[in-house]
Amino acid sequence: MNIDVFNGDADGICALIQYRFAFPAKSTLVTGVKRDIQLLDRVSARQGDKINVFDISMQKNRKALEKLLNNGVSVFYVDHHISGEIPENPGLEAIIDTSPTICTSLLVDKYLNGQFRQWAIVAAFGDNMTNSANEAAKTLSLSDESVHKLKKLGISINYNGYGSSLDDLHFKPADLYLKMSAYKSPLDFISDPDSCYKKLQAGYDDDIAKTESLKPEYLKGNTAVYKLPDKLWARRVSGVFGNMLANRFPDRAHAILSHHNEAGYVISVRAPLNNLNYAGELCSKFAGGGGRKGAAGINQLAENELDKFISQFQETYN
Ligand SMILES: [Mn+2]
Repeated sequence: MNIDVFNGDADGICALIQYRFAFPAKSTLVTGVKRDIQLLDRVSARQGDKINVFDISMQKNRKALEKLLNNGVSVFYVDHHISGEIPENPGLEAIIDTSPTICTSLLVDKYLNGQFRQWAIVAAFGDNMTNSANEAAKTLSLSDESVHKLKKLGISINYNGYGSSLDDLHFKPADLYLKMSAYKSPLDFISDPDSCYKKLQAGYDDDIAKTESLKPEYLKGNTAVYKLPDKLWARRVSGVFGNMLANRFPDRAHAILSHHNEAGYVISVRAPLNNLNYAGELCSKFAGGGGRKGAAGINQLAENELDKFISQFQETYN
């Protein structure tokens, strides 16, 4: 049995699209909202099964990974989040690179010698790695218009992954994967009037327009904290809103607080674009937190931890 485990954002989805174009096979899909990263806990597999894992932190999945490996399952693991120590097991093939200019889909692109690079470019834009995406686009001599289209797609797929639960999303990530993987080129997905691209883009446009009037709750030195209203659109837009602010104010660090649908807050942290550091470390200090040097988050911060978070955030970047 093949099991494909992937993050529900642009990077996770586009990594799997590339991989399955190269190695077509029937597989069971395991994914979730972008924040739902402890995905290996949900996998049950037996000796001889093959699992592919894309774009979820090995550190957060280590226990489940070791259990699967000890059961004789073989695992191909590609990721760019903090991994911790990589288990030594002949059943594991791991490609891990945590440098802030590379995403999982670019690692898959390298592994596949650039065969499906347009999808990797979509993912790099989705992860807000604009320079890396543009560099990869140069190698394909795409028109500026095509690159712009890939960028919009990446941002809107990434946007679709955010929410407290699958019900918050326009498209469940597994469905979006299946719909998009019908197209060899993302440009065909974009231009097909019958694809779900229009709906995806419209959702993004509506939600991002609502952020225009938002002002920071706290501004201190080169840090800004935004608190979003307790609305569905706000939960969906929190991550891409953070990226947008990071691009607009490249010297400033941003924390975006949105309300969790149960209690407390969902936090997105974006390091200053000109100093991609500490975001993952900062968030890892809180339960349910983690991420990368440049972009990280906390899945559910308790109300009474908010002040502590804000002061640590300000201290980290000032
Ligand atoms: Mn990623």
